[in-house]
Amino acid sequence: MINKNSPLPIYYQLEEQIKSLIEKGELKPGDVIPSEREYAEKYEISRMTVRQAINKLVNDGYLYRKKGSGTFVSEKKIEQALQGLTSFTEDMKARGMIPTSELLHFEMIPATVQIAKELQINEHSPVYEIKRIRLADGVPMALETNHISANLVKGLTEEIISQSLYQYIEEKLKLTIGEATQEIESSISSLTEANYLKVKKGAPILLIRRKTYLSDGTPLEVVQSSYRADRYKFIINMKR
Ligand code: 16G
Repeated sequence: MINKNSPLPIYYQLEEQIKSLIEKGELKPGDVIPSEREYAEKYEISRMTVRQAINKLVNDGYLYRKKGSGTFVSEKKIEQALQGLTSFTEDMKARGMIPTSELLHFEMIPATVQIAKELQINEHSPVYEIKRIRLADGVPMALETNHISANLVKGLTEEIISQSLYQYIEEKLKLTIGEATQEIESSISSLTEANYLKVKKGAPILLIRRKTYLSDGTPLEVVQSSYRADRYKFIINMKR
């Protein structure tokens, strides 16, 4: 299965081979993969080469290492289509997963110059600052910080934001959420983010900024989220 005469590097061939076993389901989430030594002996290649392939798959989130017990196949990444404007709660429910939130911070603060500009409100107007860990089936997926004008979204409580913000806005306040713009950037987790997301410091994350508007064009929220890049993948459908 490894062709030493191929112009493709050996580590790359091994990497593709393991990846294809995972994609075909022959290696399942939680399965342990053979050791470096086993691969090296089987294909008569160096352990360094095997390590290079495995490191790449670990970095790309296909595999993870557990000290003292080996290298395992990761859970499949959550695929999030960037089509409709949905909430975290809706996204997880649509996948049959249970969304929960851990509330880290909830406070009414005077808008800073930057937030006021983004929400098109006066400086020092009251805004809610909300920081939540968003979990799916109990596993932390993202760390999210929202800023919302308190004059627009009235009556927020800890109980409401421990559930769904969008549901409250639409069903209780009867406001119509219209559209959003979203930016996605790659980054690595800080120590704080790593602790909340239960990953290692420096683990890859996807930094997302969303600005959402009501259907009449009023800015509704400015949100910054750090998503675990080992668990999340965003998909865009393009038509020509
Ligand atoms: C998503 C949105 C966030 C929104 C939240 C509402 C992204 C990047 N962000 O997490 O902007 O505030 O959903 O969720 O998708 P909720 O209704 O479950 O509280």
